[in-house]
Amino acid sequence: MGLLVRFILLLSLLIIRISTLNVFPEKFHFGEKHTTIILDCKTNKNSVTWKREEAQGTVDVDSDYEKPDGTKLIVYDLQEDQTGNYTCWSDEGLEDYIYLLLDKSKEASDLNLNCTAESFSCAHSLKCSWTLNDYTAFRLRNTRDGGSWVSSSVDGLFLVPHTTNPFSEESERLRITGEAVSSCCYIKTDYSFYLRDIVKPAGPNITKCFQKKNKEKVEVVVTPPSTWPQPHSFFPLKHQIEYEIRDNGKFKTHEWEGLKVEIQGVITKLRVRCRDLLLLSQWSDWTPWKHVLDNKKGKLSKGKKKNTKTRNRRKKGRKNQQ
Ligand SMILES: *[C@@H]1O[C@H](CO)[C@@H](O)[C@H](O)[C@H]1NC(C)=O
Ligand SMILES: *[C@@H]1O[C@H](CO)[C@@H](O)[C@H](O)[C@H]1NC(C)=O
Ligand SMILES: CC(=O)N[C@H]1CO[C@H](CO)[C@@H](O)[C@@H]1O
Repeated sequence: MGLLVRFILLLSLLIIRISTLNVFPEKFHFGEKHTTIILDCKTNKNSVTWKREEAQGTVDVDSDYEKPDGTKLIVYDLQEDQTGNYTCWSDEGLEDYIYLLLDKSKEASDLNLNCTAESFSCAHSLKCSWTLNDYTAFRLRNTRDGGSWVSSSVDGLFLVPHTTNPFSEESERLRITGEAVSSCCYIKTDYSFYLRDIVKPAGPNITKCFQKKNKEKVEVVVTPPSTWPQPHSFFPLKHQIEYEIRDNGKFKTHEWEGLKVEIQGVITKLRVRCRDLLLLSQWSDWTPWKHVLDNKKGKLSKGKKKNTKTRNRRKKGRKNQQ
């Protein structure tokens, strides 16, 4: 007996899950509360009967508030309990269906739709996030560029393509349109911005970082994130470094333009982030901490010394070649 009850419980849970909309209905219609809605059955018959799917099963629809009229159904004074999947039937069977939703766009506040771009280049999509309590399916569309609907990927991010030209002044704002549905309701929102205002570069790469031989100086060289547009002279970056001073364990920051910097002092560890220099974009995330030197007295071991020497020699060689 207990097993049977559990089975029934599981089954009803399953049915409840099915009745929530986890994807957008193929055909849907929405209207605001208290409005009159006309649903149209696509059929070559002259009249049809209408039904609505509810949690308890399918019900016939024909009342003061839902009046069939030929192949149409007129829904008066729309309320939440009138939402759902409507089907129309002829004597030959199912003719058409349409999901009716209550439009709550005007009631919604704090829509929490955000986008960032790693680059000015349209080779990379915008990364958008959007969450909304009680809604179960979401999609976004780049309305400015006539893009198609995009659903979120596994990590909840929407990758929205755009066609902005990175080399010319951006004249028109991007407009991202979002739609969300639940089993009863519908929300639509627009979010518009200039690409230049949402750029957040990916983290730079620390390619060189060593304590200079016999000197209290650290040389750091970074390379721009691989997603950053080229030529880099046209899209210069500003960098910020945060580092820990070995003597007192204090942290300091320094900002510079270009890819190379020299920091005074004996440094234990450092990290770097970047932003667009000309437009002062958002900062990238920090790189992971990078350890400069591990030995306690702040002196380089023999092996490392040699390494530094050859590196310096190589550098000089390259300089002389230029
Ligand atoms: C609505 O009903 C039609 C016909 O039974 C069905 O094909 C469709 O998947 C249903 N839609 C939803 C969202 O339940
Ligand atoms: C950083 O640069 C190194 C050396 O050029 C490369 O091997 C590594 O893949 C780069 N890492 C990232 C995250 O770009
Ligand atoms: C996920 C995320 O970044 N959400 C932010 C979107 O923007 C609003 C308003 O600026 C913030 O409050 C959210 O935290």
